[in-house]
Amino acid sequence: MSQKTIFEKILQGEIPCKPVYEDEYTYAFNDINPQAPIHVLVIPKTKIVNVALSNENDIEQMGRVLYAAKKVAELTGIAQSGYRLVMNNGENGGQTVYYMHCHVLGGRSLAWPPG
Ligand code: DGP
Repeated sequence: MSQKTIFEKILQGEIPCKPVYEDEYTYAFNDINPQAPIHVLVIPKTKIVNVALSNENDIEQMGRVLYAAKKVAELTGIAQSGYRLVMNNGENGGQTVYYMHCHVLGGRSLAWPPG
């Protein structure tokens, strides 16, 4: 069995964490190393490693993650001014935690392209 990621430990309550948003399918919490005034991570409650390793059974869960990101933007007050959703995928994509997560970034003007 592969080792638990930090996000599984958060989901299972092994690491204390206050959710920004939660529903039946998703859990959202503040990033430990925020890159913007608002930086929240949204994860599915059922594990998916990343987009590359997803399959058709994950389609609804992935949609739920995106919809939860919209809810997070509304709850944190960045929906009107705009925000960025990021899903780092694999080594070159900068993924460091191998449990699918969507970064919700906002509260300032964000540069493009990313580095
Ligand atoms: P990524 O590089 O896309 O895999 O992003 C992983 C993010 O997870 C990174 O922005 C930092 C965040 N992170 C790592 N460990 C923890 C933790 O223990 N708690 C919280 N809240 N965030 C974490």
